[in-house]
Amino acid sequence: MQINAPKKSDRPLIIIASNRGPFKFKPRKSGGFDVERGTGGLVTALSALAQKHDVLWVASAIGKGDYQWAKAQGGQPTIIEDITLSLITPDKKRYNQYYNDIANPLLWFIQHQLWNIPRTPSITAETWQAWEEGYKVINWRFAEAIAATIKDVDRPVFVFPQDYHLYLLPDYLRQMVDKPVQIQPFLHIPWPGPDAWRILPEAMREEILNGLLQSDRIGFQTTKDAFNFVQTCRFYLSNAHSKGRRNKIDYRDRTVEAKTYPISIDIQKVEELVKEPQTQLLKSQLLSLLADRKLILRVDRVEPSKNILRGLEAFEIFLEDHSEYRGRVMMVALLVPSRMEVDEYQDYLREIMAQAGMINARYSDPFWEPVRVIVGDNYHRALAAMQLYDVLLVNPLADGMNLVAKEGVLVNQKDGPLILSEHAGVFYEFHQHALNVSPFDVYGTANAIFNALEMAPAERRKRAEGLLAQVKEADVRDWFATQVQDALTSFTSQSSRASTPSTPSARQSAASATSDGMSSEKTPTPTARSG
Ligand code: ADQ
Repeated sequence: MQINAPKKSDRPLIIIASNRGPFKFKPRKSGGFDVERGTGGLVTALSALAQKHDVLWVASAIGKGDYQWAKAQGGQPTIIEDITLSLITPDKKRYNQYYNDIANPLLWFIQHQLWNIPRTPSITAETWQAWEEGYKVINWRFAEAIAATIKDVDRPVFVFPQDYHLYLLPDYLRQMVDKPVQIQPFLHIPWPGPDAWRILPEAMREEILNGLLQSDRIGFQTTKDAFNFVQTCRFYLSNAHSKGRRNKIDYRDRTVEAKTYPISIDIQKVEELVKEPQTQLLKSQLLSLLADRKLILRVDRVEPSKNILRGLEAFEIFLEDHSEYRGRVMMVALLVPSRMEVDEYQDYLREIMAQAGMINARYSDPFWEPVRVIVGDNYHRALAAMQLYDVLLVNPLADGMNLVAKEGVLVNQKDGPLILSEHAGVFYEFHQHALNVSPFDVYGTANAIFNALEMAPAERRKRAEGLLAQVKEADVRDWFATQVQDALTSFTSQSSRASTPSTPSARQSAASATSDGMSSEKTPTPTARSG
């Protein structure tokens, strides 16, 4: 293993597994590759962590450049900047089945409960095929890549699979590796209660739950998600027991903890970006657009779960009910296009533009346009606008956390109140200081807009300070460091218990599971389940 660390050590080797990796590769005409570093919270958290730990990141090649880079490395983990990276290179058809047939349209929708039940979803022969040949195979490939890497490693290994793409990975990895690896997935999106999971056929549901329950501990954004997971396991798995606990499941020979690690932002990075000239320039452009009007801001991916249409509807009700505010406020929606290859997402953007157009047609005057929708991915502009808002609207139907709320609170310079959906994960940290709404209640949201604009300066200040204190309490480094610490504590106590050896369970050895290297495309045959 080409990792910047010894194979034998007391220091843990930390393995992150995620669908998307921290870098994007583009081949240069002159040879070699341009490396673009991702900007997401996880990448940043890890960059900080990589300075303290030995980190291997296993991800899937996504674009053509990634495949070429992986080939150029001969499939071997390679150090890029401070992270050792290993890319699996799945067959495109299988990747498409895993990502575009199962992970996004099925699992993500179940977990956000965004169904139009009389019509969708239909689980067809193609879905079953995608499950068997796509989702299971790609999870198996991830497990193989990790197993091959840690085969000769004689040190503690902690594996952190990320999100709904890799639910089967813990089980597959346990089948391949017969050493005490700590496996600790983290789920970025909500985990709904048992009812939502009835949409999945029993076999898929059980494989997912069984897959996750081969972990040592599962990380969730909120205690509600963790509790829902415990309930789902109890409801659907006859041999899963919580014994009255809300955060632990006994399943077969292990006790699995469902623990809350609310994700946060990289405070230092955001504060640096705010100071950059590009952000300052965009801020002055926005100031001239606004003139002396109040800014009601939203910043989202174009995503039905973000509830952008109801946000516009609420703004329209507000304008209708409070004519005194016409000409004095502006709603700016900064929207990043997302999954534009999917028809429903294209339609959603079209509906947003049409609804904004209708509001403008109805209320604008020669000097005032009530709504401005700006479509594009510009983080500097988002941070510029967040400094200026008088009201921030975060009204998702379902959201694991919602980092926009945390970023806004950190950088806003106007003590702007936050209107917050009770279905965003961040609600559990912010509800004492936010104006809380049901995302379905457009009338209540319109009133919240009015109340936010009318709020006395002292109360605005008090709420803004309360929110800021919450954000400053923990940044994204703490989020990851706590997970590593928990893995370390479990590892240490398991190692001391293991001084009395027990009979190892019948598992395939790493050698047999990976005998055909990292290029197998076979359908995995997980061990038989007792149900
Ligand atoms: P997302 O839903 O993508 O992912 P979210 O928390 O909404 O994550 O954060 C999106 C990020 O993109 C923020 O940093 C935001 O500033 C940025 N962004 C959004 N719109 C933008 C725009 N128009 N221009 C520029 N930047 C923009 C998932 C879950 C979330 C969870 C995160 C992290 O769905 O609930 O918070 O992971 O765990």
